[in-house]
Amino acid sequence: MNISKRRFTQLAAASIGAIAIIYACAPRAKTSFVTGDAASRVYIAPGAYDEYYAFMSGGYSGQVSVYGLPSGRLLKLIPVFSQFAEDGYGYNAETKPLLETTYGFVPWDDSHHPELSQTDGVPDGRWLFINANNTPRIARIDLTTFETSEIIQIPNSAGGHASPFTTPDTKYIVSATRFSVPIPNSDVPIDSYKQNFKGTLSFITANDPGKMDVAFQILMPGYNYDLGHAGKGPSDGWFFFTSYNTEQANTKLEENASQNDKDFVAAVNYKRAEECVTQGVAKATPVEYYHNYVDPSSRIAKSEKKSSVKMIDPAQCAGVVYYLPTPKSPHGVDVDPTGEYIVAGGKLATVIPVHSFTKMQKAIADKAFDKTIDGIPVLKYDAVIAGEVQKPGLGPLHTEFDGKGYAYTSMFISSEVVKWKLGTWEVVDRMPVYYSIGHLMIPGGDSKKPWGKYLVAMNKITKDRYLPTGPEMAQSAQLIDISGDKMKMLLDFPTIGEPHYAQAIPASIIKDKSLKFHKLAENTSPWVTKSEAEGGITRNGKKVEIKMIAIRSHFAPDNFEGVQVGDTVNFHVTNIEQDWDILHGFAVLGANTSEIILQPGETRTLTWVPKSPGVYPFYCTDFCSALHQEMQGYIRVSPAGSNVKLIANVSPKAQAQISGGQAGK
Ligand code: K7E
Ligand code: CUA
Repeated sequence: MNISKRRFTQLAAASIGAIAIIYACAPRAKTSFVTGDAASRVYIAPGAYDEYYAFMSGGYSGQVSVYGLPSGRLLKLIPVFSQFAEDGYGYNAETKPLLETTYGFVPWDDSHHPELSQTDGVPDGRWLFINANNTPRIARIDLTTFETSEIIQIPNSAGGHASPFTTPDTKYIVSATRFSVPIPNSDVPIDSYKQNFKGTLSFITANDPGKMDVAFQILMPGYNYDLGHAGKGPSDGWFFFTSYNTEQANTKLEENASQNDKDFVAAVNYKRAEECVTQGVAKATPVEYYHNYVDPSSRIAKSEKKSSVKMIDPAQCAGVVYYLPTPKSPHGVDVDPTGEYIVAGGKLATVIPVHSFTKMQKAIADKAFDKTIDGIPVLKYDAVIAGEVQKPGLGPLHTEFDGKGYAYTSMFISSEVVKWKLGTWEVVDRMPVYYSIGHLMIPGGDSKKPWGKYLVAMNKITKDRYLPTGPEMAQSAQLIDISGDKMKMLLDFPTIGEPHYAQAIPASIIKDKSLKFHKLAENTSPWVTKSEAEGGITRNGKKVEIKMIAIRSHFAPDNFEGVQVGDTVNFHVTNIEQDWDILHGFAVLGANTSEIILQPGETRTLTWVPKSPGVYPFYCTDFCSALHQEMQGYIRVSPAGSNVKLIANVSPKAQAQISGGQAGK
């Protein structure tokens, strides 16, 4: 959701009727929709695997959480846009560059939409992308490691919400600015909104890991751009974005942006945009943004600053964008598996409008235009609408598809999932959800080939569903069986942060590609230590570099002397294990940062600035072996200017291997 829950509810109530308030949050009979065999349908016996991986956005936690379906078991948290003390992501030297932006180091964000890469319109399990809403960015998560491997900042944008939806071939993922701003951003009066504020739609190349870039941007009227989805099949080559605030209000949007009966879906012909780029119509526009990516062999992230994007003005590139009038302040826009129907979720609309791609093409050919806005023709509503779902419920937001001819739409205000038939537009089933649903998700449900067995409802308000945990309750997901004619409620499970959206994929597509460890022989970190004999301590001015290994059940070297107050000490620790799931950790007394967690075969760096003389222990933080509690060492800190010699304590065996015989060379 883009609007606070309460205000949204009030607004909708004002627009649609007071009944909305009652629907939104009133607890109902809680178990009446659960069928008798629900428990066995979601039970995964100890040691058995779930059928699907579900990737849920962490919302304002900035992360992604990975669940198994149908069990609802939490498998992993993947840190993306926020620092994560549990493994040192965004704290250690290797990963910090991922969070660099033109605003400096940004260690938090609000993520909304996980999106799996696709091949021929079907999720392929290579990568998961996710957007940052606040400081617009897109991250790539590699699904062999379940780690963030790349983050690109989106320039000329101020709210990366309609993102990072993919084209069927993952050539592009997109980002549209939710907030219009002056472009380039500049110091102007806010009430000059109508003259000075613009939107942008960005197309980012995505198929080449480590090489994401902004291919081009399209300069749009100053509306709010909300969500998007690519065409597929016949509509392949097009992208659809919702917009609201076509009133161009800059204050009290709750009221002032809810005036127009219809806002727009922007239909973008991105093949046409490519032509305009090739023909030199796109203007090279100076603007700075960061591209950060992890080098796979050193596992060290690098930042590069870019300085220009290609900007397309639709008035100069005829046929690149058309507006489809759409009631009323639309939120979601979803394209059915055949690629013919474009379904918009009008938050305040009393119907669910469905546009026809075939009719849209005809309307364009016939020039069935109402008017033109900044070079963008507005097509006639009647010329593009395929149908409207009547009386669907209150507050339609998002729609997914089961691949069997049905669509499922979330109803925020009336707290329900509504199933309806494509083509006849009749509602065939309803399922109450608890409470105030945002997105819903069917594995592959926005693709050409949905796996239409389960649906997950992601609800904003939990209230009485779980044991009370004070004023703030976890948000809640609900698993619904959609394999039959009627939906069946199977399971509630709490989520991490606010999972606006999620995607899921059969486990079989991913699980066998999972990496088990990093090959030590291929570790190219400049700070790698492959054996105890390579470890040691060196001084470079006030910087002290320590290289050490971690292996069951010791660090080596494990005692260090010669450090002085005023030094900055970098502990470069390499886990030399070559075995699946054997981790070590490292923490030192008084460190002003998180621990580091070391995957097998990798090198991580913890930076420590001792403040006073003494002897400080360090230890392994991950219970790795029977002698884990023995996995420790000491570092001695002397006053500045002391003549204590730099010493790293190594075993006689390692000592013998060290040429020249001096530890800590
Ligand atoms: Cu509807 Cu950000 Cu996709 Cu939340 S958004 S619900
Ligand atoms: Cu290594 Cu505990």
